[in-house]
Amino acid sequence: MKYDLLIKNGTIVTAAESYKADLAVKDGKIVAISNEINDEAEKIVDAKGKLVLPGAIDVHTHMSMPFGGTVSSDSYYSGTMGAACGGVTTIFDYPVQRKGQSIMELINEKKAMLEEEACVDYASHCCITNLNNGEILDEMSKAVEEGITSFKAFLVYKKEGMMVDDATLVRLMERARELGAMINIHAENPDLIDMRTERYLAQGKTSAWYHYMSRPEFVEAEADKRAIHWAKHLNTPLYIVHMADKEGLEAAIQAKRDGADVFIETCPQYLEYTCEVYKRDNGRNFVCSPPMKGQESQDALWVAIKNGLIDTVATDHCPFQTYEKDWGKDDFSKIPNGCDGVEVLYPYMLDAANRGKIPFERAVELCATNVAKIFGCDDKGSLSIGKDADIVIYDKNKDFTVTIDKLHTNCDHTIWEGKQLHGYPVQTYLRGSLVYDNGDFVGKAGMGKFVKRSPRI
Ligand code: DUC
Ligand code: ZN
Ligand code: ZN
Repeated sequence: MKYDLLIKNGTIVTAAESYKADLAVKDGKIVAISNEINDEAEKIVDAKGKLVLPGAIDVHTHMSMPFGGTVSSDSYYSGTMGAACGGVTTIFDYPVQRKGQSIMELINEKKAMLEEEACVDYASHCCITNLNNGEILDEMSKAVEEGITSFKAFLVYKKEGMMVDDATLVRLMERARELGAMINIHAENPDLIDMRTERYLAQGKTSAWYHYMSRPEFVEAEADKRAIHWAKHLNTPLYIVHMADKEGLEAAIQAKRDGADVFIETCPQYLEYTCEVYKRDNGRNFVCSPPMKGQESQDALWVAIKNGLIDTVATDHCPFQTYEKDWGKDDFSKIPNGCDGVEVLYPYMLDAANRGKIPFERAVELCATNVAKIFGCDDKGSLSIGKDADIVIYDKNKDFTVTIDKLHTNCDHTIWEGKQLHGYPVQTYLRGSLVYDNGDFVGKAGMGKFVKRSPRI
């Protein structure tokens, strides 16, 4: 057989092991992995001295999202271009249901944009904000048939009309269990946040620091525990997004130990920064929800990463321009919530591996393999025969300092400015096609395909 692509002499990294081998691709799929492959190929890449990794799956992004009185700065085009350049070959977006909107309408609205703009593959978790008198519960089966097998519920953003109450949450969870679907939860307590926000503003405490103070550790932990409580007693799977606090993390780990199907996601920003960033002059740029927490929480997250108790790392990518962040100069509650991350996710976790903090296999597991398993992406997440040829070639010796001009985001700043990374991706392949080559995006808008997912069994 003449292959389309042959990657020779690299070290293949999976979630389980690393080994030297050649890897061959035909029609977008991995078709051979062996000690030595010498058959003909359209294109041969010498990966000697390099790691060959599965493309990452950023399972948590908000591109072109209407939020905080504006729209997040990255379009599906710029956001997925950044993804490709950071070794991410699939993104999961979070379209949010408007009042009265059906799930299929929501999905179709986004579909047109994604088909035209996406440079990497994509899937969606649908954010349900209301049940439309129960219609949504019926419609969920149609969504699952279409390959959309996860739904998000916000326990926050009450005033913004995005929050669901406990009864709605429980009905969603019960329905998800019937359908083999997953409920993803943003866990923070809205009443506490609103009460504390009003109190600080009334006291003239208006800086970004009070964003953190209005929603500190225990505000997140209460909601984590409430969601875990329902999941345990209803025997439904639960995926907690952007876990940032130690107490909630410990509750989720305990639930896992008790046999509950609780999955935990955290984000690079919680692993890198603490709430101290909100004291900086540009603290507004770091405002996201949940906010970065104290050192104890960060330490606990790293311990859980090392012990394999956190399942995934994803970004919650949702940047806003400086002028938009500045709306909250004199009132932290007016700062649009969200930070960038999609281009830095994989390099950041691989840097941690390169510096010996975690094994490379763990970085692959957290950013690719576990995501594919948890969310039913049968063709993704691993370098093995039959999977999509989503491949990253990584140079352990290439140093990279993050600056906004090197990233591909539409946003005018990055929270990762100045971060020094030891090791960096040199090439990214999407289903066998080169999309990133040594600093340059070489893919095209519209290359990305919808990832149809399998329900959980
Ligand atoms: N949190 C953010 O910081 N941004 C987008 C949505 C969210 O929940
Ligand atoms: Zn969220
Ligand atoms: Zn989010």
